[in-house]
Amino acid sequence: MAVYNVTKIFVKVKRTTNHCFRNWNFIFRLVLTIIIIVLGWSQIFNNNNDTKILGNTRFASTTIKTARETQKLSENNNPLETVSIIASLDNDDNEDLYNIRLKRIVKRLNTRQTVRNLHKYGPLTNNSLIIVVQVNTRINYLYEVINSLSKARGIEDVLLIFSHNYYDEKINRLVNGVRFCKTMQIFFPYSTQIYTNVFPGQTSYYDCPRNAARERTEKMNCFNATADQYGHYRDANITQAKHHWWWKINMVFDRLRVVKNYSGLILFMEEDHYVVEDFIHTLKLMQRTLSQSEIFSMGVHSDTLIFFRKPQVHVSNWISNLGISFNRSVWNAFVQCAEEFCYYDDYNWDWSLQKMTKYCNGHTFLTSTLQDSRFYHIGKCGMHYHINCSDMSHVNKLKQTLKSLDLYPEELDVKIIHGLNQMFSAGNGGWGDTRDRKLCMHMVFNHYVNEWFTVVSNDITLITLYFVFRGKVINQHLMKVHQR
Ligand SMILES: *[C@@H]1O[C@H](CO)[C@@H](O)[C@H](O)[C@H]1NC(C)=O
Ligand SMILES: *[C@@H]1O[C@H](CO)[C@@H](O)[C@H](O)[C@H]1NC(C)=O
Ligand SMILES: *[C@@H]1O[C@H](CO)[C@@H](O)[C@H](O)[C@H]1NC(C)=O
Ligand SMILES: *[C@@H]1O[C@H](CO)[C@@H](O)[C@H](O)[C@H]1NC(C)=O
Ligand SMILES: *[C@@H]1O[C@H](CO)[C@@H](O)[C@H](O)[C@H]1NC(C)=O
Ligand SMILES: CC(=O)N[C@H]1CO[C@H](CO)[C@@H](O)[C@@H]1O
Repeated sequence: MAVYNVTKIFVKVKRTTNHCFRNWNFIFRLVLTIIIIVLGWSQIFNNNNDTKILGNTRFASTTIKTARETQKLSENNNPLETVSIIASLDNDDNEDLYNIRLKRIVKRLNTRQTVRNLHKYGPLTNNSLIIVVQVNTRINYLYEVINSLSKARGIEDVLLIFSHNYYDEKINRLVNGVRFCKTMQIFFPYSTQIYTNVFPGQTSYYDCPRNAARERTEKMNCFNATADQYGHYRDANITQAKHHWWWKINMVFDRLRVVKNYSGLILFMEEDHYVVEDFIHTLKLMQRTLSQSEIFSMGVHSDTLIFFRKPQVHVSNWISNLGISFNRSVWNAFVQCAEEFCYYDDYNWDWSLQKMTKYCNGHTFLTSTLQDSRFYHIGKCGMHYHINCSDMSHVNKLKQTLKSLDLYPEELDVKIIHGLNQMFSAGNGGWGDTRDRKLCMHMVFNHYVNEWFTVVSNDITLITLYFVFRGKVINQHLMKVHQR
């Protein structure tokens, strides 16, 4: 009886403290909420002012303001200055109405994160596969690629994410028409389509032409832009692809709600990567056979098409850029070395990734690369090639050849390759501008925020606080990077 009483008292005491605590917690949250509402109002008030100014003297004053800011940035190379530049990307005060609208649409869609065909195919499990396609503008290729994906066995378990850097109704209609699996669209928010005359787009005021000689640039207004190691200035059309790739991977792993619980593989491909129908089967076979491998790559660039009963896989530290996939724990290791990616003077994301994985805390990332490719690069027109984009004869030829090949292997022929990773130089250039490097670092920011939030709490007030203080955190992070 006595014991019972003691417990009862104890429970009673506990309840009161709990109650008391809840009261304090409630007051704390109330105060926070009031502060946040006040801050939020002042923000909205400021934005309204901006829009008013925008109506009258849109171009004259605002462009010059950004020009000055950018000059300041390249002059002192000061991380604190960068924050204001990056923050200004979120303001509407230096663009056309068209760009502002586009920016809002993109923001809304990226927040909404609608998954299509969810009812038909059910939610994601850890055994599903996520495929992320980077889409630019070449709809002819995208059409063929979607067609090839639709024929893949096991595609119904896939979440297919299209990451666009160009908002286009025609492309949207094509993607909307996909019924063979769950799909989602995300949009690169710092594209040259949105930022037409402002960084990260090409700016006529303070971006030098790529090949401008130093003396000539003195006469132009752009002499404070930073050239790359070969003396070339940034070209927004070229830097966009690496920015988009990096943004996309950060977005998918750290900001998509539907991916939050998912610990399986995520595969990255492009609008012109034609897939073979057994690629999911082969990927799963690789995963089972080579469980020590961290990155899986679905092919090599080659024109010869011979498939073997036992496809050859090379295990090395060399990463082919055709259909690479890895899971969240590998991403968490990569992201520690973001500076290697963002400060490497090479506009190619694949070379930058190679560099990042080579110099990542002395860790070697083992990559399994399929030599009998399941991915084919069909894009013969574009950044590196100059062939008529509507010419699809090579794609038809590829389709014909694939029909006669031996698919769905049951075993792999594994070869360990040593010393492939000796080809590092200073990089191919095109990524020398300080602004590009800092924007790139900025995209990693959410990763750290997510880490803190899983540790601290999921409380809504804290999330709002993050928006209030995020400038400060970016500062600290960039400071750290700078001291290296
Ligand atoms: C996937 O596995 C992780 C643990 O590895 C688990 O926390 C998570 O809930 C799983 N997600 C789903 C969608 O089953
Ligand atoms: C970038 O690409 C767009 C569209 O393809 C083109 O109109 C523009 O001239 C290009 N800009 C530069 C600086 O090459
Ligand atoms: C993640 O998993 C947890 C527990 O398994 C579940 O409560 C939550 O709803 C899941 N979230 C999503 C977005 O699937
Ligand atoms: C993620 O990949 C690594 C490397 O292949 C592996 O060790 C780990 O078990 C994988 N994690 C999950 C949850 O599958
Ligand atoms: C490109 O190829 C298509 C089909 O082969 C052809 O109809 C078109 O005229 C070509 N365009 C140019 C500019 O050569
Ligand atoms: C306008 C401006 O700030 N120009 C600076 C560009 O950089 C040179 C040195 O590289 C400075 O001397 C200029 O003042």
